[in-house]
Amino acid sequence: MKNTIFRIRAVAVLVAVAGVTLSNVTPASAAVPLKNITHRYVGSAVAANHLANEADYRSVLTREFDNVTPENEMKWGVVEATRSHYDWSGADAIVDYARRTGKSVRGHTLVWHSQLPGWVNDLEAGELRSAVKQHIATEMGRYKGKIRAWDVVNEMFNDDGTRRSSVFQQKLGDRYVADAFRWARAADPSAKLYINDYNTEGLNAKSDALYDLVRKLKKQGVPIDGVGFQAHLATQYGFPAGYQANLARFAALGVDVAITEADVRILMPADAAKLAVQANYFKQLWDGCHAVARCVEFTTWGFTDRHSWVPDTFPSEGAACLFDTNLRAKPAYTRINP
Ligand code: G2I
Repeated sequence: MKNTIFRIRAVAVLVAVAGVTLSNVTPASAAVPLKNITHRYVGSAVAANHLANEADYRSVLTREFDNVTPENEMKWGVVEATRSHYDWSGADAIVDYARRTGKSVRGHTLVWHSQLPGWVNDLEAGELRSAVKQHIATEMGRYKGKIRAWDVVNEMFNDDGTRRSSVFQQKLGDRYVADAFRWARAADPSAKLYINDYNTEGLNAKSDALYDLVRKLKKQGVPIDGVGFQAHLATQYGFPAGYQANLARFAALGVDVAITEADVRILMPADAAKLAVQANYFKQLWDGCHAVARCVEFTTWGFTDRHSWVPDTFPSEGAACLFDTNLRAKPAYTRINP
């Protein structure tokens, strides 16, 4: 858990109690950045190009968050689109930004069926196994000591709890997961190693399967440190049932848990009522994490509606973030940080 907390709010309250008006101390709303109201890491996915080109984006990110997760820059398809030809430019830029601003980094992601370079799909089993091992060693090695936590295996389950039939599952079989974690530990012993997935926030068939797997991996001594719950929610589908109990049962296995990609999309157009439901969902996500001692991080998948994956994937949905397109705090933000 992060250890440097500057609790401006506590100071402000003391000053108020002493009879000085708060307005003399802090501007009215959101005077205290999100990262300063919690002992959890508070993060956002970031894109290197926005970081380089948009000063207002960079400034809100720097002010509000103390963890960054590269949205695409560390994915295999980006860093090694052509075999043995690496492009670390985006990943390096984000890691440098984090170092300069004192933020932690969540590495995302090493073994994932999506955004894979074409050449990986064409390898036969033996070659694929060495390529995965080398990919993990090369990427984690490059950033050794600079990444707090890595999403080692991402989205390996189907919603019914069966294993996704990825190229890894098909060619390497069940053992690819344990192998990946062992290779990852060897590559950077200081990084926390996570399995990460979506639709696993509540109690359901998929989270049961994930729970079962993590329990078995721990029992076998496989080096897994945490479970990431992406939390891509949508107001029209309801809040995941049993969310807090679910986080708690994973924590009881002896792993950290983290909210890694939170957003709450809305059927467009957004209106006050929908934004209020969204605020309620964000608040429940936040509170559930804070109710579980081993929930160490609350990261959102982008922080501004100016840039979000949602409309590209769900054309009639959007407005999923804590800040609007002009970087004004939305009701969801003020609900978490009144
Ligand atoms: O789909 C949302 C997230 C689900 N969990 C894993 C995350 O890694 C995933 O992130 C999204 C990014 O937000 C998108 O930005 O992953 C997508 C790819 O599966 C990303 O989309 C890709 C587009 O598919 C590419 O066409 C585009 O060139 O983003 C690329 C960079 O803008």
